[in-house]
Formats: sequence, structure tokens, C-alpha cells
Amino acid sequence: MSSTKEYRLLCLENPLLDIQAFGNEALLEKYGLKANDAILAESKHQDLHEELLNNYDAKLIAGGAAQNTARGAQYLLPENSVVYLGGVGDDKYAAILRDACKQAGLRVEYRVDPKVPTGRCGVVITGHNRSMCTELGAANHYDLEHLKRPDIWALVENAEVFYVGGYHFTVCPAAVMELATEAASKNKPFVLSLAAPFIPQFFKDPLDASAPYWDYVIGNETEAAAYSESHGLGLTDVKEIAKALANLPKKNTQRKRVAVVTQGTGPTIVAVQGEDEIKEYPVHKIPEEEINDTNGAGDAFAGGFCAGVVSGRSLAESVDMGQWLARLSIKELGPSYPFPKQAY
Ligand code: 26A
Repeated sequence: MSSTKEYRLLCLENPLLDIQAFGNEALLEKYGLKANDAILAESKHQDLHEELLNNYDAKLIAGGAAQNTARGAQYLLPENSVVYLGGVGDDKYAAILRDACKQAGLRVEYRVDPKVPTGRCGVVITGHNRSMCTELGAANHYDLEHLKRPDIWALVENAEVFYVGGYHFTVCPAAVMELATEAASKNKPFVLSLAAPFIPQFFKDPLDASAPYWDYVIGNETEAAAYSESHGLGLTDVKEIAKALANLPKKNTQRKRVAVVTQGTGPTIVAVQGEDEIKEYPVHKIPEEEINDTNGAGDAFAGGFCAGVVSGRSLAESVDMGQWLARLSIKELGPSYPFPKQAY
């Protein structure tokens, strides 16, 4: 791979504006939220965003899981390395997202829906937990038509690595499959994140349809456990689940699948298809007083890891880059990275 080529990493998912505040048990209880979770908003959540803004001094921060990952990968890669696709509205929220991405050097190619507002995610921080409640808005209208537009498809054909956030299974599984099959047919790596426990639980069919195309699958311990449960694997040990993920049937046999499972402050687990040995990589420690919040820590890990994959680093180095970037993000407010840039 040449290092001068532009836009080698192409990412797809749901651009969202995070409305993030430090909350409390009472707030979680009022809206029926778990301390650490990611859900789609229902009618009972309709006042949450307003309440966060009015009563909890909420901040507006660029979010959307894979958009955070894309900004993160760009943080570590040469200029103009990453392009991100997703759906937004034509409003001030989209302008905030565009600004943040521009500052991060991330190219965005949004499908703009003038009739629907940009998606928003209410984030309630309590201690080291984050509870996320998403109103997808225009992100929910991303479609194949945008992906297949000649100028966008040219970016797909130009890319060397694809990253899809699993949250996109709630939006446009056909677009995910289009990228997955394109990757396999050209022997390019396709990276998928499990995104949240509700994806393997409630979007099992589209997730499973994409599984044969995963070259890398990334999740955390609760997502891995949800996968095991919804697939009746009967496994509770994270290492065993990682091994099962790595050894699912695979379409492109020119690459062995790699499953990566993060565990918060616990070691990162890596299983490789066909290999008995499962590796463990301890995380980079952060002094308690330097922790801001964990919103976006997993996305940052995936960003650093993808930067490693794109630049041809070893698995161990790619994991290290992921852990390094996660550590930086945890010290910032929300899914953000420090500027001026720190060097890896
Ligand atoms: C479809 N859903 C629920 C979502 C999300 C999401 N990104 C895409 N789709 N729910 C929460 N997020 C994002 O996850 C990041 C932290 O990992 C939030 O916007 C937050 O920035």
C-alpha cells in the first residue's frame, strides 16, 4: 500500500450530535435508562434532550459512533486519509458536525435530508458509565442511492479499508452489504464493530448476513456476551466468545478473521481464525483524576486500531494504537481528541 494515496479508509454509519451532561440516578430512573447502555429513543424519552440542556448544563459535542472512529483514525493517519458517509439534516446541528469533522481533517460526504432534523444522542454520564439515548432523525434516511451515486461510489472503489459501525444495521443493512461484498471481491479488509448489545440482540439477521464478510470484528465485553446469548453459543468467557467470532464461516479466505474484544480497564482480547492461542493486551492505565468520561472510548479504540490496519502495522501495534487513542479520548469531554495533536 502506498502511503501517499488519499482516503484509504472509508467509514459508514450514523452522524449524531451528542447532548451530553453529567447526570444522576434520579435522572436515569425518570427516563427508565440503565447506567451503561445505548438505546433508540421511544416516546417516553421525548423530553430527555430538552431536560439535559435546560437542567443539566448539557454540552453539544460531535458524536455518532463510527464518525468518532473516523475522526480518531484521521488523528493518527496522514492528512486526507479518511472519508465518512452518513445522513444528516440541513440544520444547525449538521453545521456543528461538519465543523468538528473539518477541524479533525475528516472528509464527510453526508446524504442531506432537508425535511428531517440531524440525529441527536442524549448522553447521561454517571461516574464512569454513560447511558445513550438516540433519536436517529436524518441518519435513519441514509440509503443505497447515496452510496451508489457515482462520485460516492468512486470513493468506495478508491478506498483500501472499510469500517462500518454496527449501529447502521438499524438504518440501511443493504448499504452495509454493498461495502462488505465490495471488500471481499477486491480482497480489501472489512472491519465491523458490534456497536451495542441491542445490535446482536435485535438486529441479529442483518448482522449475521454480514458476518461472512468480517475481516475484523470489534466489540466490548457486554456486546460479546450479547452476541453469545442471542446466538445460543452458551459461552460466557470473553476469550471463548472471541474465538467463536473469529472462527465463524468466512467468504474471503485470503484473510484470516480477527476478533478484538475490549474490556474497559481489563485487557484487550484478540483471537485469530484457526489459531489456538488467544492474546491479551493490558490497557494503558489512566490516573483516576485524569478521567473525564468514557463516552466514545470504544470508538476511539476502533479508530486507533483501524489506523494501524490502514498503515499496515502488526496486530499488536494496531491494538496498542487503539488503546493509546482510547486513553486520550477518556481524558477529554465526550468522544473527542486533544488538539494540538499528540504524537503516537
Ligand atoms: C442507532 N444508534 C443507537 C446509534 C448510536 C450512536 N451512534 C450511531 N447510532 N447511539 C449512540 N451512538 C454514539 O455512540 C457514541 C459513543 O460510543 C453516540 O453519538 C456517541 O458519540
